[in-house]
Amino acid sequence: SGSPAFVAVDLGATSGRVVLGVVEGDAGAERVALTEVARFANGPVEVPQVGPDGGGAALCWDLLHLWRGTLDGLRAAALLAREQGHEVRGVGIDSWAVDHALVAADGALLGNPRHHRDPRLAGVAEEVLGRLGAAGHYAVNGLQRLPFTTEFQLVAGRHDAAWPLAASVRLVPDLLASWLTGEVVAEVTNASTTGLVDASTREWSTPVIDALEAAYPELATLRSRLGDLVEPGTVVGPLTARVQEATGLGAVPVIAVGSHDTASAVVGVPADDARFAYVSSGTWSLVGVELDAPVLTEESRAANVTNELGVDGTVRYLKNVMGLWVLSETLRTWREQGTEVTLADALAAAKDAEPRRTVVDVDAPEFLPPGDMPTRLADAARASGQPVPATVGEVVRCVLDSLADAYRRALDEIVRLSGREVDVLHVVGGGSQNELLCRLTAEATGLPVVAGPVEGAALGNLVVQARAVGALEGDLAALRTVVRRSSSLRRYEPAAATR
Ligand code: LRH
Repeated sequence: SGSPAFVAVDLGATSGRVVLGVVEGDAGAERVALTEVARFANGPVEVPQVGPDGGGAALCWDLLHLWRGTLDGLRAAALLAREQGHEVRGVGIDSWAVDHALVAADGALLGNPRHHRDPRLAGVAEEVLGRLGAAGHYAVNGLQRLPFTTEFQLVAGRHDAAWPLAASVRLVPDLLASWLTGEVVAEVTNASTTGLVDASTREWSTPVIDALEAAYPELATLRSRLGDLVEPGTVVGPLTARVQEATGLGAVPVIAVGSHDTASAVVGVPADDARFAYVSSGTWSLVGVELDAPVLTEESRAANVTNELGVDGTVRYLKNVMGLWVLSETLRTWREQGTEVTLADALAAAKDAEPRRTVVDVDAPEFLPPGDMPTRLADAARASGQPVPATVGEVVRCVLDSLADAYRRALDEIVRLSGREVDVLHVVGGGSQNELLCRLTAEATGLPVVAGPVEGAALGNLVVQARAVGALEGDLAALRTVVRRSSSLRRYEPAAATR
């Protein structure tokens, strides 16, 4: 008869995916067979703001498009499972972090969530941390300074017409889970990216929330608008009758997973012992290690390393590196200028380009907003007295050399500050398919790189669901053994990495 099956909804900043995972094999030898049943585009949408403030534009997410993609994906998953004779026993959702939706008391969605690359966030973090005290703040929430952490977005939006109407603030996976089940929770790995969670206790931080409420009177009732925190593995609730009908799934439970995509991706790291670092490589590159407890020292704050919460009580001690966003925006810019360059052609040209001819700081703020990356790269090259990348090969090589260099710098600090010894670097996510980048990363860091699984976040999502209903057992190490059996991996040795 059939095997237990689970559906992962994995929403990235450039695409959403729905994946059916079937747990196959005898106890102790399980693997998860993945089938991608739906994929849909995602990305920032610029919406004009007319009215009293006049003339501006908001960068938003198209939430209803994601909702439709999710429902279509669930329907496709139900169909495939039925055809194959498997029983769907759970649905889990993960997405990019920090961005929040506002929901009114009657359940209405109050507009689309702002995108974390929205220009109105410039300068807000500095203002807030100046008032609250950056050092004390870090000692509680442990977060690196990023302009778009939810708390800064809340401050930036405190005068919005929608804010007083908002009874509930929900991150994207929690919002979708509430639409699927009628139940509202705040899953903790994602909540840890809001800035409002105590990294040591894994609870909402009363001192941090009180301080924000006091500094910004419009936020006075913030605490009451936050959901109850749950850990990954918690059942949120069964699909509503309406959703069951729309998707053809039965009364399947929605299970809270590491709903921050990076948390699920870290579960999906196929490590076989603790001496590993990872790059979760997608639109962003998240470079870090897994720890048992946060590092909240002043040194760690100065180095701008973050302590996001992971599955099973772990801490994701990591840094955001600008990631393949710089490359995708480069290709988009060329396309808009009338030159279509495929990713494959771009990478082939970069492979033949001169190594490390131009290496810039891709984490500089000018690379955060959407726009003309080739021009920004040229400006950064000029400003640092390096040759301006001109050909496709030179530009793309500059991006990849610069990313590998940023990985090395981040990793050096993370290893130094955590004291964790690392002898392998796992690259998971879409970027693990980028052979040249993997090779350059091995070369830059001096570590062997193990690339894969491509669908690390979906796998991490699926195994946590499977464990929650008893279809898998064990700790993170045991789940990672299942991940390893379920993935095809590729290894890049630093010595063999020539150019
Ligand atoms: C990666 C990610 C990252 C966050 C960013 C907003 O998708 O979740 O961990 O910092 O998006």
